[in-house]
Amino acid sequence: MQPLHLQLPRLALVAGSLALAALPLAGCDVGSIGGGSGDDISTGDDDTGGGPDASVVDPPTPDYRVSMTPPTIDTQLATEARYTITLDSTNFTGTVDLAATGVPDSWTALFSPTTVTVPLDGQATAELVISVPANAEATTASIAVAATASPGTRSATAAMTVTPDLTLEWVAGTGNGPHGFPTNLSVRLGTHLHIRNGDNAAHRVHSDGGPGFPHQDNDMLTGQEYVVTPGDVGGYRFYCHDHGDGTGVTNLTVQ
Ligand SMILES: [Cu+2]
Repeated sequence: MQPLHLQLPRLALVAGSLALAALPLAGCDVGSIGGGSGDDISTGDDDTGGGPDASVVDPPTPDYRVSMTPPTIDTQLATEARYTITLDSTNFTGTVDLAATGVPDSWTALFSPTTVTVPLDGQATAELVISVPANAEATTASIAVAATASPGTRSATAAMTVTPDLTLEWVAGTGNGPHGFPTNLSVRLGTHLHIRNGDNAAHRVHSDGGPGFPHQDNDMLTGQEYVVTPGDVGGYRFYCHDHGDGTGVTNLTVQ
């Protein structure tokens, strides 16, 4: 198959010139010229006088490759990361099963779909979604995707870094309505909590207190954030000072 494929550009050129020259010839179309034996119109530079079958070789061994993008994702707690898994076939078609290793126990990995059908000499993709809960481990992981199919197992890796940061945002339009933060929130000791004002209205963080989590002194304008790092395990309680505990209280547990 491979030598024939390599000749295609030349065939197309020759066929094109013949098509111009052959305009007066009824019934002489490009397809019939191109479909003939390569020897008929070959320039001969890769055929040193062999018979008509000299260019015929066995097809390549069925195989496939797997790749993973992007190579690196940097994110924080309570987020999802998405990788695209791409499978490229060489003379292979069939199903490929996907599995991930290297994912920390406190993160979850989900393929969509888990089994991919790869077309002959074509390409198929799947998505790998890594979910990182608020109370997950913040670390750097080397995530490997193992693809298993009849030609064997192929693998690809990518890096993922989760920093010990968690962002809660009062979104645009919050005003004096429900402020939308979780009622209960658990994080690990050492987490930096970013409370961000994405609203046009001013907001301020009320804290009942606790090490590393003081009440905020001033209102925050749009785009500002208040960063606290609770200094000990235990319970904390906060809500919006400007709009009151009726707009939503968060009970924070630091473990
Ligand atoms: Cu508020």
